[in-house]
Amino acid sequence: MNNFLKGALAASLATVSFTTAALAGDWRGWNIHVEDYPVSHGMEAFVAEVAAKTDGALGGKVFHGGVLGSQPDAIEQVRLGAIDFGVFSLGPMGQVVPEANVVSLPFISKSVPDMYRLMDGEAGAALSAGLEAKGIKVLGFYDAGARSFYNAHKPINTPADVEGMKVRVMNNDLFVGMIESMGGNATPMAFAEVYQSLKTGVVDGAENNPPSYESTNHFEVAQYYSLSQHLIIPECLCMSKRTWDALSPEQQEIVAEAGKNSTDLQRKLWQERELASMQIVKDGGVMVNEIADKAPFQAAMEPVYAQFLTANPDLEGLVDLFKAN
Ligand code: BDP
Repeated sequence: MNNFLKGALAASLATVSFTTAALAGDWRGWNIHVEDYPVSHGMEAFVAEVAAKTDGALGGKVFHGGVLGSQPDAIEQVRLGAIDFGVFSLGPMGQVVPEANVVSLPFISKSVPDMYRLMDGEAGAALSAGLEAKGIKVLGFYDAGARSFYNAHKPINTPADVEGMKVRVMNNDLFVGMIESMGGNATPMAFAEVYQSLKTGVVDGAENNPPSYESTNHFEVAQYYSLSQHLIIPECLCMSKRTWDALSPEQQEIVAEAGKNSTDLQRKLWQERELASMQIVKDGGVMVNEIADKAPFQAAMEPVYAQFLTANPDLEGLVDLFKAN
């Protein structure tokens, strides 16, 4: 690009960020979930608090149900400032920020509380710094529980049960490796397409936490839920750094505080919804099975770890921190 074009582009980008700042009261928030979901209530509480504390100068609208686009696209839009905030799973964020992939390593945390203790401390700070360098300001880590396998055919008790199964995963190569390590066929696919794909047999199964399994009605078309709890992936209440940088220090304080409060609320609602969702799916005829011995699943993940550490040797310390937790 010649210098004249570079100058013109810089000028038009400056106009864009000026416009974003001027329209700060009209923030657009991306959310993949239905309106009645812990993430959705957390986001609504966030904008409501910001609006109340700034007399409506800031805040905006949350667009539920993924209507602003797919999750990978929305992450890019937030980085660019075209969308002001969103709640993203760190799963798909790993494609943008390698540090985020550490929490997407199967079985890296022993339990959900162990994961959040680290996310609220040193490890979360490291991930937030990585995201900030990519244009994303973290305002809190929302709870997303643990993900388990579900499918239309049979209970899963051992990795061999996954052999030959077509399993939908979120968009991240790590999850493809995870399924392939058990001999299954991984299909990365947008969240919105999973219901139909399960129904028509395009995939045999998928994996998710109880609230997502329930709220999407996947449980109606994949009635075996096997509690592998292989992934404990936090979600991030994320603001575009462009939107954040346009705020005054006082406004930033209000927004940060509202982010923290909405995180506390979301985590409380999450606990309640997990229990309610398990009840709904059981009442809906789902066969839930505990997995007595998870060690064979953990052993099957060794190549996933080896490959990840070969590609990201600098992240070994962070991986060890989570593992030792
Ligand atoms: C849900 C997450 C959402 C993901 C979805 C998925 O909250 O961000 O998009 O899983 O599986 O639990 O795609």
